[in-house]
Amino acid sequence: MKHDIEQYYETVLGITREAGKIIKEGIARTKNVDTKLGSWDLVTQYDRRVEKVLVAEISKKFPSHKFIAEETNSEQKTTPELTSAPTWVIDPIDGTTNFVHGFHLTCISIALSIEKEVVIGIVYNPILEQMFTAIKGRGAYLNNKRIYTSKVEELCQSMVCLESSFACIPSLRDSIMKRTEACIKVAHGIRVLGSAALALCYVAMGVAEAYHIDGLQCWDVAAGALIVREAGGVVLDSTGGIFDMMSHRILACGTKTLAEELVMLFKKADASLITNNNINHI
Ligand code: 2AM
Ligand code: CA
Ligand code: CA
Ligand code: CA
Repeated sequence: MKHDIEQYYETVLGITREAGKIIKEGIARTKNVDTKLGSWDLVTQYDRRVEKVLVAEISKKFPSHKFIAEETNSEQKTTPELTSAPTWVIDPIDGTTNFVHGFHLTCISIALSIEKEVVIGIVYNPILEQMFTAIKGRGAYLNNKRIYTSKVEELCQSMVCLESSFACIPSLRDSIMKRTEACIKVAHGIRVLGSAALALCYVAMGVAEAYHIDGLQCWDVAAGALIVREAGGVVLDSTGGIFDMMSHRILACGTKTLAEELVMLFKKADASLITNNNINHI
């Protein structure tokens, strides 16, 4: 089947902009906050509403398209499965914790996968009115202006975006702490923005050199990863292999050289963990 990517893009761009109004209106209001996996894993009525609107509006225009969307998935407690069908991968509010606190780094992240390949990425922060977009093979944009990744090749000249939320999960905690410590010792600085999608876009626009966290879901990274690549950057599995958005591991960098340095650094950090654990068990 021939797909009109341009039409999909223009239509969903409009739907995303409209849905962004819900976030803009809601950010300063009182929210009903529920927790999911733990006290750090939040969801509000706005997350559910934005997702409902996005899915309903896109379904109206493209009835045969499928969806993988965070809140529906959480409710159904299913493991998301990507098929070859045209599938919109949706995070209705990325940066829910920021949104709950009224902190302005929050966005809608939406991507279209066809034949298991992401061909459209849209990340929209309605508070700052920043629309990041990419169509595969046609470059990355912020508010219709081309963006490019940083050309920095060394960690000692880099700003690295990481996450802290998964440090609440015991199986991930020690590795996150070690990898973060290793970055702090070498990089210009680290930043924890609270939105994976926006952090990826900041790598795409060259104001940060790298982004990394293990444990994310496909809706956190599908759009942002395409935007980074289309801006000239590199997206890898954090072990150095090929990136798979269903695998929960991501390293995005402005340059390949920096990505290689970070892969080595993470390997060393994890190895030191194993050594320490062994010592602790003697
Ligand atoms: P979310 O806001 O859509 O939940 C920082 O917390 C980043 O990690 C955000 O992009 C956040 O997405 C993502 N994240 C994914 N799973 C999370 C979880 N279980 N708890 C907190 N943040 C999570
Ligand atoms: Ca969430
Ligand atoms: Ca998210
Ligand atoms: Ca979310």
